[in-house]
Amino acid sequence: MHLSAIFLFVLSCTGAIYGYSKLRRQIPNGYKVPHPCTPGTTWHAVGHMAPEYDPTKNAFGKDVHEVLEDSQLEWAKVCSQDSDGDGLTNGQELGDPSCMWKVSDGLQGLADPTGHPGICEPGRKQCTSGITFNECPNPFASGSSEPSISVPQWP
Ligand SMILES: [Ca+2]
Repeated sequence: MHLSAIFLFVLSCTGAIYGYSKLRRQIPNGYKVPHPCTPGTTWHAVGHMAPEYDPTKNAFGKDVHEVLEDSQLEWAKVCSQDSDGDGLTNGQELGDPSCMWKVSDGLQGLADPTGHPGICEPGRKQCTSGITFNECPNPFASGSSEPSISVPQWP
């Protein structure tokens, strides 16, 4: 009984990770989304709340799953959205500002990604989704137009 529960848990994790891996190649620069708090590292589970995998979807992951059909993503349906509410479209953040990219293009025609489409980077001036990074939070993540994190003032 105990071993079968472990087996089912491992199987469900494997299926979930396979699912996000399959979706990564259906978004531009899906294998190059930067982790904004740790320069030089990649956020692998782009639609989830943790870089390696977390079952909770971030704002981008939720938008993607709303338009999925048979596990296939039509990128144009989410490209012009601003899932995390940071003022940049998903296409702008993932290096496809004109929303022209197709899976068959690979990396051709793409700019480097400028941010994460589902979680607000700390440098953005708005974050209406309220979803921010724990390690480097966005001060506007409260949804307010004023920063919610105070910066120490030096005399
Ligand atoms: Ca955005």
